[in-house]
Amino acid sequence: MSERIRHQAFRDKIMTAEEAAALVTPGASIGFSGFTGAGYPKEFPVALAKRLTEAKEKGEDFRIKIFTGASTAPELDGALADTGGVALRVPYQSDPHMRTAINNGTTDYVDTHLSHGPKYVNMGFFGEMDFAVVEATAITTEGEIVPSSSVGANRTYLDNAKKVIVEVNDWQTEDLYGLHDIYYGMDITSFRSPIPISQPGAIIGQPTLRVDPSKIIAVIKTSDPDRNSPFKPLDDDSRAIAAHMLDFLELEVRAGRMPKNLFPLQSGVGNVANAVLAGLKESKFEHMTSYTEVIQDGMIDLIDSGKIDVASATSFSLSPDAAHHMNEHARDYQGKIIMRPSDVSNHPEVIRRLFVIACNAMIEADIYGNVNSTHVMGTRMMNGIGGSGDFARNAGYSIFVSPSLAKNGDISAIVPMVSHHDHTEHDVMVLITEQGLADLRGLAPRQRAKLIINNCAHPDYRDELMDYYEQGLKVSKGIHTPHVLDRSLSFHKRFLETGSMKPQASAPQAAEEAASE
Ligand code: 0RQ
Repeated sequence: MSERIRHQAFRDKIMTAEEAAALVTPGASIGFSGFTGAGYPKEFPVALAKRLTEAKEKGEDFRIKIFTGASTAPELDGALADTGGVALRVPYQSDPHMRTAINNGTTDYVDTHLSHGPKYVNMGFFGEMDFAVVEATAITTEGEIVPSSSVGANRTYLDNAKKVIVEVNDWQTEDLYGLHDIYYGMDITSFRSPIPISQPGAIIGQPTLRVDPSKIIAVIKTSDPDRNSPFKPLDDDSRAIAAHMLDFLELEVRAGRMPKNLFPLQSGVGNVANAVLAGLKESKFEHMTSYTEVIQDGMIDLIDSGKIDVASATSFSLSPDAAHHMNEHARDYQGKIIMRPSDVSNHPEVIRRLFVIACNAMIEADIYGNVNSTHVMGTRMMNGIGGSGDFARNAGYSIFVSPSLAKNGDISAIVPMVSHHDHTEHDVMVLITEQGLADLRGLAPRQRAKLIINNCAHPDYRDELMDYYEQGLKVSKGIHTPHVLDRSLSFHKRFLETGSMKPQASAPQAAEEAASE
C-alpha cells in the first residue's frame, strides 16, 4: 500500500483516521470527494462522526458544514447526519439519515445545480473552505493525486481548502489511472475561452489532481469498497418506459432530426434511468456516445456490447458486481470512459454544443409539463436537483420519465399543478410514463394538457385531471394556461388527508357502490 504513496510530503503525514479527525476544528467547512456512492472517503468521516458525538455528549457546540460532489454513502452522509452535528449540506444527497436531518430542520441544505456548486465555492458564497478530504488511488512521484471512482468537485475543494486530508484506498484499482481528465481552465476571468469539448471523447486536461503538498496534513490508508447498491430488477413499467423512449428515438432518426447513432446520451440516476439504458442494448442503434454525469451498470453493458463507443461522466455509480468487474478490467476502458470534474461534465456550454439527449427521472409533472424532481408533496426534500437542471435546460432533447403511479397507486405522477417547481414547461420537451409518451415540442399549454392527460396519466386519475382542465377552461380569467387555483393542489391535499390521491367516491356514488356489493 505504501508504494501507492509516491511522494515524501504525503508519506510524512500518514496517520490513522482518528488522528486525522482530531485535527478538525468546530465550525469547519469540509469539502469531501464522493459522487453517487463512488470515490468518497471511507474512514475519516466515521472517525469525525465519533468525534462529533463525543463533543455532543460533553455539551460542546461542535457542528460542521459538509460539501461533496453529490450523494455519498452511509459512512459519510449517514454517519455524520446521525450526530446532529451537520449545520449545512451542499450540493446533493440521497441518504435516508441525511434526508431526515434536512427535513426535520437539523441541517440546512443548499440544493444547487451541480454545475453551480463548484462555482459558488470558488466565489466564496459559503465562506472559506477549511478542509478538503479526498479519496485517491495513488499519489504520484510529482505529488499529484490520482482520483478514484469519481471526480466530482475534488479539483475545486483541493484548490480552495486551507488544509488537505487524503485517503489512499487500495480497494480502488490503480488501473483507473488515465480514465480521469481534469481540466484546469475554469478560472474566473472576464474572457474565458470555450471549453474545448466538441465530442464526448475529447481529452482536454490531465489525469491527476494538483495539490500544494504544503497543505497536506494527513494521509490515511484504507481498503474499503464503494457503496455500490444493486439496482432494482427491471419491472414491466420500466420496460414500457424504455420501449416508448426507443420508439421516440427511432422516430427522430427517421424524421432526419437525429443522426443514426443518436446524439450523445445523458442518463439520470436511479432505477428507471438504468432501465432505459438496458432498453438501448436491445435497440438497433450502433456507435452511440454518452455525455452524462454518472456511469451506471447499463452504460457499462452498452460499452461492453459495442453499442457505445465512448462515455464521458464525472463518476461511476455501479452495483457490487459491476464495481468488481471494473476493478478487474479498468484497463480495458481506457479511451472508452472519461471522468471529468462535475463543472465540466455538467457544463451548460458543452451540453448545448453536443445537443445531448437528456433523460432524467422525476417525482411528478403537471398537465402543462412543469416538473418536480425534488420535493415530495411540495415540502419534503427527496434527494436534490443534482444535474437534472444542468442537462434539462441545455440539452438538445430534454426528456423526463416516471411510472405514472407511486406508492402502490396512491400517488399520481401526473398532477394538476406541481407542488414544487424544478424544471419549467420551457425546459421539458418530452414526458414518458409506462402509459405512453407526450411530445410537447411546439405545443401550446392547452394542447399539452390534453396530450399529457391522455398519454401519460394513469387511467385511475385521467378523468379527474380532465375534469380539472375543463373546469379551468370555465373559471380561469385568462385561459392561456387554465387552472382552478383553489383546486390546483387538491391531489396533494387529498393524499395528506387520506393517504391516497385516488378520487374519493361522492356520497350518492358511494351509496350506490355499497348497495351493489
Ligand atoms: O420511494 O424508495 O421509498 O419506494 O421516490 O422512486 O420510482 O424508484 O425512481 O430511483 O429513478 O428516483 C426523481 C427521486 C426518482 C430521482 C427521483 C418515490 C418512490 C421511491 C424513488 P421508495 P423510483 P428513481 C442526474 C440526474 C433528481 C436528481 C436527478 C432524483 C422513490 O431520479 O433524485 O435527476 N432525481 N439527477 O416511491 C412521492 C411521488 C413519487 C414518489 C416517486 N410522485 N410522490 N414519492 N416517489 N415518485 C444525476 C445526478 O444528479 C446525480
